Amino acid sequence: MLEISENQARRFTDQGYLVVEQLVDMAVVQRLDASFDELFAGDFETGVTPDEVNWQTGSGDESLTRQICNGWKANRTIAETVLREDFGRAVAQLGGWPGTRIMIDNVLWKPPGARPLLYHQDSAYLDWYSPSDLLSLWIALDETTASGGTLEFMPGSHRWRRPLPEGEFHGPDDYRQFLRQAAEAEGKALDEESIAYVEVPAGGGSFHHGWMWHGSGYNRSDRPRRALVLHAMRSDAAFNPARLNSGTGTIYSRYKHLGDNFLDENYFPILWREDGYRTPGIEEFLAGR
Ligand SMILES: O=C(O)CCC(=O)C(=O)O
Repeated sequence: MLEISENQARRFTDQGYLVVEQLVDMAVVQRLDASFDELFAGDFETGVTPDEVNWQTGSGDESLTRQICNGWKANRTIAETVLREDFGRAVAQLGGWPGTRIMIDNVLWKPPGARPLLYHQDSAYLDWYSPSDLLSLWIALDETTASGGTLEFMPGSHRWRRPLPEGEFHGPDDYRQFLRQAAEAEGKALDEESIAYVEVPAGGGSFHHGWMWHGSGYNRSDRPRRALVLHAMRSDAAFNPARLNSGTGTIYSRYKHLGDNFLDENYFPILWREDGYRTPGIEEFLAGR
C-alpha cells in the first residue's frame, strides 16, 4: 500500500514531481509485461478496444514509442494497477483534491533506438473538463536511465506560463524545442544540469503535476523502456461544454451524456474519495475473468 509522507508531499508541491523507488512489486511488473505484449499484439482480454491504439505489432513504425491509451478497458491486469485505491488516495493527497478519477492511462513502450517524445505540459490538452487539474503517476516496468530515454522533468516548471500546445508528440527532431522556448519566456537558464531524470528500478516511478514540462529522449540503451501511466483528474470534475472539441476532448467527449455534463463513472471511475466512496463497478470488473 502506497503512503505519501508530509515531506514527500512538500517536495511535490515545491518541485512539481516526486520520484518513488517502489510502486509495484516484481510479480506485478512481470504480469504487466505480459499484458503489454498482449495489447500491442491486438489481444484485448475484455473484448473492448482501448480508446487510442497508436501502435500494433506488424504495422507500427519501429522507430516510435508504442502507445495505447486506456489499456485498462481492454486488459484487467492493467486495470488492477491503474485503478488502485491507494494510488487514487496518494494522488488526491498530492493534489489537495477531494477524490480522484482516472482520466486515461498510457501504455508506453520505447524499444532500443526509438525516438523521443516531445516536451509538453499535459494540462494544455485538457480544458474539455473542468476543473482541468491533472496529476499523473508514471510506473516504470524496466530499470530506467537517462541514456535509455527515461521520463525527464524541468523542476519547478509547473508554476511557469501556460502556453497553447504545439508540435508533433511522437518522434520530434528536437524534443526540447518548446521547453527551451518556455524557459526563455520565463527568463530561466536551461542546461543539462537543470533537467531531472527519473532513474528508478523496475516497479519504481514518479508523480507529476499537470502543468509540469516533461518529455523523454532517444532510447540509446540496448533494453526496452516500458511504462504504465495513470493520468488522474479530480473526482468532482465535469465536462466543460464550451471546450469539448479542444485537445484530447476530440476523443474523450464521446462519453458525454446528451443532457448533462457529468463524467460517467463507467468511463472515468472514481478510485478514491475522502468520504470513502469508490465506483462500485470497479471490483466487479476486476473480478470478471
Ligand atoms: O514516458 C514518457 O516518455 C512520457 C510520458 C508522459 O508524457 C506522461 O506520463 O505524461
